[in-house]
Amino acid sequence: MLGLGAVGLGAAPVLQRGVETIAQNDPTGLTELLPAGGGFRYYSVASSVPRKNADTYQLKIDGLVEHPATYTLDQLRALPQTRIVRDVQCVTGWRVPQTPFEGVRLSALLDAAGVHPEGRALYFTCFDGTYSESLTLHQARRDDVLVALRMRDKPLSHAHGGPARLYVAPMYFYKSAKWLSGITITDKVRPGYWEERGYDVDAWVGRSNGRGDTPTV
Ligand SMILES: Nc1nc2c(c(=O)[nH]1)N[C@H]1C(S)=C(S)[C@@H](COP(=O)(O)O)O[C@H]1N2
Ligand SMILES: [Mo]
Repeated sequence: MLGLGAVGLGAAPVLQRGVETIAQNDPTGLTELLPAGGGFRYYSVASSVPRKNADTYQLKIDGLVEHPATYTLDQLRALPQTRIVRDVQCVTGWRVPQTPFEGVRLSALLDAAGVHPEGRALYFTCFDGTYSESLTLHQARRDDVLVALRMRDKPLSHAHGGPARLYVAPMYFYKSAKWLSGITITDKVRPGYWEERGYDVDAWVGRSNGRGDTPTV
């Protein structure tokens, strides 16, 4: 026990860099940090994540599409932006009320890519090198699914998955992959990181995974 505690404390200063947080033990094995303010908890299944900016960030769209594409941050910023204000809800129970996210509708990127008739699902990858997510094509085309560039009316911070993360407003927050770097159109759903570990692909808030959450109004 003492040994484990010492490891936790030893890791804390590194993890705290950039986010004012206190390291916490996490039964799921996640790196979970409680923020000093703001209500969010920092999650990353990768122990360190490279930083990307407008010069280095790229979002690649490929798979079953007519026009594979690579977007820079400036190209994403130049597209029409949509702002959505909803509660953020993690499947473990914490919630942050009425949080503005802003970015490009995923449907707009899909339209530009021209999804082949056999395209049925999306597989998302991240530049942390580890995390992944998935949506059906139908879910991905919803108006409340964004490639988010801003949160709380500021550029998305590194800790929150900047420069760009997926934002799936109607689903538990694990669907909102941080540090988004790839979108591959596939013929069927390929489960993401947490889904391979038992979480629902259809992660509608209040309707999946149980965990005693009460749905938001
Ligand atoms: N790349 C990546 N995205 C991720 C995760 C992660 O570990 N890695 N965790 C997910 C989970 S479980 C939650 S609750 C949210 C947390 O987002 P936050 O760190 O901005 O609060 O990110 C989701 N997206
Ligand atoms: Mo989560």
